[in-house]
Amino acid sequence: MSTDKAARRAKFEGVWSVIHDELLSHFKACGMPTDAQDWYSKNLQYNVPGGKLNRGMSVVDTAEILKGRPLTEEEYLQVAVLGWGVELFQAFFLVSDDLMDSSITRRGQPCWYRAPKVGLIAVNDAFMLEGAIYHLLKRHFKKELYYVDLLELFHETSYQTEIGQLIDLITAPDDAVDLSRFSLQKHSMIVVYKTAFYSFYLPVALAMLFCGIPTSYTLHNSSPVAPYEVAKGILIPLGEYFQIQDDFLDFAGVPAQIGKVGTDIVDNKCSWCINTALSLATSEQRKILNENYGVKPTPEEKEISKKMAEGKNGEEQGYLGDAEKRVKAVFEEVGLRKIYAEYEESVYKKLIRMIDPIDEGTPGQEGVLKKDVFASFLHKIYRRQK
Ligand code: GPP
Ligand code: MG
Ligand code: MG
Ligand code: MG
Repeated sequence: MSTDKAARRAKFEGVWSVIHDELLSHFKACGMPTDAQDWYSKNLQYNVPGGKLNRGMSVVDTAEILKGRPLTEEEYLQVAVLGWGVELFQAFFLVSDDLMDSSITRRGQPCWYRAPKVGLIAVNDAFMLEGAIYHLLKRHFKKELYYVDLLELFHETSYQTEIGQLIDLITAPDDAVDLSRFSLQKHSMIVVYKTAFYSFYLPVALAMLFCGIPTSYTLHNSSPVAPYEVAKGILIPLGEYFQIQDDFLDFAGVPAQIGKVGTDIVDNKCSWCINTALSLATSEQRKILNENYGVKPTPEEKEISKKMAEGKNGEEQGYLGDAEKRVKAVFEEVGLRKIYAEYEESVYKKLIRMIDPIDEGTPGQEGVLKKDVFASFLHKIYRRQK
């Protein structure tokens, strides 16, 4: 990590302790008992700050690009609350998603529901992570003209993500593997809804609201499309690319690096990998996929997998059951790694071509989009390994 990047991250992380303390003070002021205070604090610390922080920091980065100058301390603090709002949103989804996907590790530690004494209390903990967002928005933004726009944006994005999660889950039933129901088109719909809106459109749209870019635009010649629509037109394909990376890393990523053990094959997920492999497989390979995809590990295999995930010295490793091994062997045989590398290069070029014609207004003009908003986001994820 460059020193500049490390310093930006440290600055953003510094705001987390302010937010954490603010949430805890309010909780204490409501007269909550000390064991509940400890629980809530642990929920926040375990689930919110330990990720890559790409989404949260993108809110701050985008605001700075749109303003075209460094933010004042006051502006920084306010926009960082939006950034941490996105990270709380992400934590709310991940805690829930790990339960639904029966995942084992997340960010190099056991998933929250698997932490001692947590179990299904994780459901309520997830709700509280979400509730914290609206509490913070009220405290820091109620006086702003765009307060209702912020609320609507978070609410709309929750709904979109939940719709995507529904399709993801019902396309992957536990007991009925039927690969003929999968398609890349279905995959695209799932990932746009479950990932792209909240991970890509939300952070940029929040920064646009903060910077005063108007939501209702009077159409004029130089900008025939409203800026939020222009942003969405690029950020949704960018988010689709990001989730395809997530799907690929679920198969090819090293758990010690991605911080989680892949579950898509065992969970019967309609992922980019299975759809692409199906399009390339011979009839023998298809037979192997049909017989082994979505097959749950035996209780013995599951036990070893959990033990290994806990690992020595906190170093988690993956463990594959026999069915999963056979599926992965077919993925290798059809050349999935090469197809992915080709996909990545072509989607990168396509996105650059989409960013290029954006109208940036005149130099120094405020309240208009800047190409760098999208280019910097693209460069954060291009060829990512985790
Ligand atoms: C990523 O799917 C999608 C989400 C985390 C959204 C979850 C939405 C909810 C409404 C709970 P994934 O399962 O591929 O992510 P990961 O690989 O990180 O488990
Ligand atoms: Mg999932
Ligand atoms: Mg998951
Ligand atoms: Mg995944």
